[in-house]
Amino acid sequence: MMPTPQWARAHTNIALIKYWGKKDPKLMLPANDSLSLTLADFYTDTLVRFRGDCPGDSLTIDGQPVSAGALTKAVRVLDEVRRRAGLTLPAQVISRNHVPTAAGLASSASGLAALAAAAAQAAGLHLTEQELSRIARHGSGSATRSVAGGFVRWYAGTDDASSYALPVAAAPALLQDIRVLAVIFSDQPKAIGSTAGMAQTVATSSYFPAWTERAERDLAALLPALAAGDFPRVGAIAEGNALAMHALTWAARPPFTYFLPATLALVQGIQAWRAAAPVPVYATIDAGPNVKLLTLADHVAAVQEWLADHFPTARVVVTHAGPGIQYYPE
Ligand code: 2P0
Repeated sequence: MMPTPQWARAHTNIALIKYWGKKDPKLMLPANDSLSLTLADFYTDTLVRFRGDCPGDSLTIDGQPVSAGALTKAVRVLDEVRRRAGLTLPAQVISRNHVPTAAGLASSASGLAALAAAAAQAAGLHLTEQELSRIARHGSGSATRSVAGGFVRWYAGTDDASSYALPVAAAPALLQDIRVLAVIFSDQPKAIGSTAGMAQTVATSSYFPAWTERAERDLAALLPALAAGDFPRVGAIAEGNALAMHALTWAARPPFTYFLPATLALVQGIQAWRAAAPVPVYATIDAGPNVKLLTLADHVAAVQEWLADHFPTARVVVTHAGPGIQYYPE
């Protein structure tokens, strides 16, 4: 069958139970299961054309050719699609990010998930989200979870076939009402990228075995809280898990942190506010200084007001739960 050009859209995600460390870097198997929320307002659209008249794979993002490192991740995904489809043609990939750098959210999750979906469809493979998530995983770990919508669990697995993502059941009211406020202190690229940061952590942090155990227990507690729609419990577990992940980096050698002073000030500020006022708001932090606050729709205005009072220079972007992969013809 002739390959047909295909657009796919995938959304970014925010992890409530973090992925931090690989047990098999070659197969991209994570040390622990993780669980995220797919986000509505930040996504990547990607077009894949397999064609014989190109010298090799090419990738542009927003019209610009990408770095060698970014192309390597994309080629790992394309190779996986070609292997499954029995194709040898190079691919032309055109990607458009709707993840403003100002939002402080990584676009690699949405980008590599959109690539996996567009490439598989263009190659004539019609795969389930579960199968697509395996392909996306070869590009970037967090992309595994961006294939599906809502709350999504990435099963660490023990081999290529068993490491994939599936949606997680949650109370419909929680899925509808949960809000994420991205609070941006810096849009500078981080000094230590996620891949290198987690490798250093796995190799040297004496807390690493405790982390995988913590993450397992947090995930086991989060599942019933999601099903019951118990937002304060969900938020408390997510905040604790994020801070446990960041404790790992201080115990690495050499020690490092993604926090800026403002990151810690915001975490402490909302912990104190939460204790004083009945506002359900919780913090989570990825591999960077920016904070994502979790709350419910009814409390967004109060949280925005509190942020304007306490962190007047931070930029704030509000979003909610988003869908899984969507396709568009060229
Ligand atoms: C996560 N992060 O669960 C965690 C929390 C950042 C902090 O997944 O090496 O870009 O390509 O698999 O997926 C960011 O790491 O790293 C990440 P690779 P990735 O969302």
